[in-house]
Order: sequence, then structure tokens, then C-alpha cells
Amino acid sequence: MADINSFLNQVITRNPGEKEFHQAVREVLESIWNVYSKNPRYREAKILERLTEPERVIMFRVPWVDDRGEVQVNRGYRVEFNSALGPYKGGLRFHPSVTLSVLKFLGFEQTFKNSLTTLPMGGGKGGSDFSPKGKSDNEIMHFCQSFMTELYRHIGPNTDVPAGDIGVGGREIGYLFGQYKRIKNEFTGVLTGKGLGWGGSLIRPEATGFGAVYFVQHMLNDLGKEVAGHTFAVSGFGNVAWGAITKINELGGRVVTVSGPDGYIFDKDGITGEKVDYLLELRASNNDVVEPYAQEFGAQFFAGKRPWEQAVDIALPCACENELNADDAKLLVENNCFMVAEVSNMGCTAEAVELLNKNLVYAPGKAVNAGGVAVSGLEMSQNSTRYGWSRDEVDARLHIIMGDIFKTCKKHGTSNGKTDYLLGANVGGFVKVADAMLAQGVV
Ligand code: 2IT
Repeated sequence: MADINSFLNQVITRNPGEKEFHQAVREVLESIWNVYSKNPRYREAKILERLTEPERVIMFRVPWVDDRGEVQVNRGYRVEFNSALGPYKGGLRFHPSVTLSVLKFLGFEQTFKNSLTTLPMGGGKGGSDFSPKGKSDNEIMHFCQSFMTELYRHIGPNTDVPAGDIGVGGREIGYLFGQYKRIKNEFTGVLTGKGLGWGGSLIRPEATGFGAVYFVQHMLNDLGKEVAGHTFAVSGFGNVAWGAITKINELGGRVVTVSGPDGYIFDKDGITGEKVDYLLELRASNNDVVEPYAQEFGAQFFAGKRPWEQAVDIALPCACENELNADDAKLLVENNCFMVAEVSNMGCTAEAVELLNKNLVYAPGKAVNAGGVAVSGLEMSQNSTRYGWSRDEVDARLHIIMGDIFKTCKKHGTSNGKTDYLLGANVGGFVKVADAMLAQGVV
């Protein structure tokens, strides 16, 4: 049988230039190789060869007309990665950094993340290189309508159920849903993250951040600690950061940073109360900068810098992939940070992960941030039964799911009394998908 390096080289040769995809595959393979190579059934069925090949990749032109009457052309994608556990499920990202490589890495990660949630969802991801920054509401609506005019033929409530991601929030889901319904003449749960009044679920906007903090809470309790009394560095200032900060405050922790592409804010008094609400205003302004926070509340702003240089107990990357590199990881370790939980997908570079996993408690995005897609799964359940659960009911289920993910990580990642959450998440996520693929034959 091929060793891990020759297998990885095959993946690189088959997918030239897709460095984010290579990075995600390498990370998972390094964790699961031991389990994989010991199981002849996985090898004979070429589980890894199939798992690293998306079931289907759809790429399409998205033409639209801007407010000045000029024709614009973007590229749209949907990567239907793996349907062993259920309909393809995963977000849509609208950001200029979107490439096929980025969406393949996200779809691959999503497959294992969705497996960890315990809910019946396969993995997928999509989006466009469209930049919502500075666009009018009218332009965003026209873009979403054009995007869905192609995407609608590939998705469905039992086939593929997209949701939001970076650049796609409640407003965009609304426009996408409206166009789907118009074309198909069907009101179905084909998207999640819908508005509360038209099929959405309570807690979905908060779910990624809340779930991440519940996971952190489990890791802290395991060390005999609590959220209360600890200082947190958070990056980003979108929906995910907002949810995490809200829950940390509720549990008595203190968040001292948020960040944007322009730099980061250090607010020693903690980001609380109206300051948390202000983050939503900043995001809705479509400007993608955090500096105005500093003027508004008299906090410090560090232009062009990242929050990882601050001395904190716990760091939560909540922005985008590879936002925390080896130098950042060294600084965190030197400053006695004892826990890094990735809330963004693949938030740390491979070198950073290696350093962090050696020196402190580190947990990967596919475990920590799974609460978002988990509540999407609960939105699907509610849509299927044409019923809606209370806030407490959804929150209780989210608690159970994050607790189960924690247990899976412990089960597959613990040896000699120490838990490697990276190993536990990757093995736990993989085994369920691999066994389902075995059961379903060569498809
Ligand atoms: O990365 C993610 O898990 C998401 N963007 C959420 C996906 C979803 O289907 O809710």
C-alpha cells in the first residue's frame, strides 16, 4: 500500500495548484493514516481515493448588471463533496478570495464536520468570487438572483441544502430563497439560515459562536477550569465573532479584541453591551473595517496587525482560513495563552497547528465550529415537520450536539490521559463517513 507521502503526492498531482485543498487533505490524512492503514476494507474499497475526489463540482457564469448599468461577470461554484451521510450540506461564501481550491478545502472539511454533528448531512460548499463590499442592496439582490438562476437546478431539500458563510447572511439567503421559490414554485427547506418568519430556526444566527463556546467550556471543564475569569482574543467581527462574544460575556469571560482586514481593536475593558451590538452595525455597513469601533468607544486600534500579539488566556480565531500563522502561534505560547480553539475553518496554518498542538490545548474548526451547521440540520428537521421549536429547545439540542462532539474527540484522541483534539476530531469524523461509504458500495 502507498505510504502517506506518496498518497499526498497523488492528490497534489491530480489537483495542481490547489494549495488550500492540499493543506486540508494533508491535515486529515496525517490524523487518520494509522486507522486507515490498519483497516484492509477501507484500503480495498479505495475509501481515501474516493473521499478526496468530490462527487460533483459545478462551476458557472454569474452575469449581472450593477447600479451604473454596467455588466459584471462573476464565477459561481457548488462543490458537492460527499453524500454518504445525507444530502450535501454546507455554506455559500461570497468573497473575492473564493477559488475552486478554497471551496474544495471547505467541502472536504465540511464532510467530516457534518459527520461529527451526529446529524444526517453530507458535505458541500459553494459560493462566488463576488465581493459584497461597497455593493448596494439592489446590486446584492440582482447578484443573488442571477446566482440562484443557475444553482437552483442542482440543489433541493433532499439533494443539496446550502446556507450562509462569509459574505452570505440573512439578507442574501432571503434573496436566494426568493429566487429559488419563484423558479421552482416550491416553498421548501432548500436553504438554511432563513428568516425566523419564513422557515428559519431560532438560534441559527448565534449557533456557530454559541456552539464554539460550549465546546471551549467542555475543554475548560476537563482542565478543572471555567469560562469565567478568563481573557479571550477574538478575531473577525462578523456573525461568528458576535455569537462567541455574546456567549463568553454571558458566562463571565472577557473578550478584549476583534479584528478586520484593516487591523485589530484592543479594548481592555472588554467588548460588552452596546459594543457587541455595534459589531452588527459595523458588519451591516458593508465596509469591512473595524477601525470605527476605536473612535466610537475610545479603544486602541492597531492598523495592519493581528490580535494574537496580545497576552490572553484563550484565543479564538473567528475570521478565515490561515489567519493565525507560526509566528502568531509562538507569540501566543510565549504570552502564556493556554488554549486555541479554531472557530474559523482551518484558521491556523499547518505550521501553527503543529506548534499549538504541542504547546497548549488546541482544537480544530471542524469540531469547534460545528454548532453552525448543526443548527442548520435542526432547521432542516423543523422544516420537514413543518413546525418550529422554542429557543430553549434548539439551544438544548445544540448543547447535546456539542457535548457529543467533545465526547467523540475524547474517545478517538485520548492516550495516556492526554487528549489530542485534532486527532480525535479527524478520526471521529472520518470513521463514520468511511463506514457509510463501505456500506453503500462503490459509488
Ligand atoms: O462552515 C460552516 O459550517 C458553515 N458555513 C455553515 C454551513 C451550514 O450549512 O449551515
